[in-house]
Amino acid sequence: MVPARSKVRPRYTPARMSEGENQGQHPRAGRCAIIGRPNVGKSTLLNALLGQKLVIATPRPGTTRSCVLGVYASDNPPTQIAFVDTPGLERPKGALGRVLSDSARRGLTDSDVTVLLTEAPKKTGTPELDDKDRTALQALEAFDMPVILAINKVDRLKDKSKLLPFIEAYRKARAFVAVVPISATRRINLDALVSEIRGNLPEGLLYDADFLTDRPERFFVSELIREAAMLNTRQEVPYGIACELETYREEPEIVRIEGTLIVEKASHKAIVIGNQGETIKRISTQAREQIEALLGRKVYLRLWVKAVPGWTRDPVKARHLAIKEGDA
Ligand SMILES: Nc1nc2c(ncn2[C@@H]2O[C@H](COP(=O)(O)OP(=O)(O)OP(=O)(O)O)[C@@H](O)[C@H]2O)c(=O)[nH]1
Ligand SMILES: [Mg+2]
Repeated sequence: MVPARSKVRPRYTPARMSEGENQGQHPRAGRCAIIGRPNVGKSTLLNALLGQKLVIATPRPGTTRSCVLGVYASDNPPTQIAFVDTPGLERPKGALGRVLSDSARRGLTDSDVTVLLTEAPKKTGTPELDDKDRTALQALEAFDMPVILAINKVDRLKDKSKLLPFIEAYRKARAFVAVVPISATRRINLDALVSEIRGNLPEGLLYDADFLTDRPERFFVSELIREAAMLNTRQEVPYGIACELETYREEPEIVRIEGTLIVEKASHKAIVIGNQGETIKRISTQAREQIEALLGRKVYLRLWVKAVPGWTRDPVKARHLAIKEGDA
């Protein structure tokens, strides 16, 4: 099923080509989930592939909370890939962990091919796969589909031969249709990754040329507010932040947005507000700038902070606050 149309549009225009260039290249299109342990760069990779910032990414693990579709399109060769960014997979901790893990597994459904993303090991020596690597691999066991192993962050590895034992450890655990070392931030080898994905997609095209995502604008707006709050807090505070929008009104001159940042302890509320409100002011300014860039419009943003004690440990509240509009 083709998802509903969002007002968020691609900023890129797939390069048009002459008839001759396309000879022998049938169009290919399909769905490709990006899965993996937390913080390996899944969301950064999606943005890099799309050539624009769609989803939020931070140095804090547990940033992505629900699956988001982002459609990559190219005319040369004709390709449409509906990428699905997913929450990081690890053995669930608490109710929020369970919600994230269930959401990531749902993201795998109906994929034609999956990219299992991991990151280049920082330490040298023969790396063993750890618990988180194995959790991500296990999630794939229930699905019979081609899997590409992409090893991200190779930019921070001086000696690339250090990757070989790491790749071997993965290969022992599962068969992959390809193994591609990449860097999402430096855009290393992304064309090779796209080409491997394309090779595993069925023929045909699925989407209109300007179709980018299945999520409404206000989903991305609340995510940008949460991103600014996560970037301005530390330790266990970012993991317990959620954002709810109360007002989203498009006026002729301005988009008026009011929202609440939810934290899981009263002490976290004081941290998010900061001394004389300086942290919440910084969060608001950063979020407003990002939202204005997304919408291409002037934005008025007002934020409140509320503590909902223990929400990440309560299954009903965790589901309600983590899973957003448009989720299954
Ligand atoms: N050095 C380096 N850092 C990267 C690269 N790709 C991503 N990062 C960084 O890794 C961190 C995590 O990136 P995310 O894209 O949020 O990771 P994620 O896998 O989506 O994380 P979760 O949503 O928490 O599962 C950020 O600080 C990124 O800037 C890369 O190619 N090289
Ligand atoms: Mg992410």
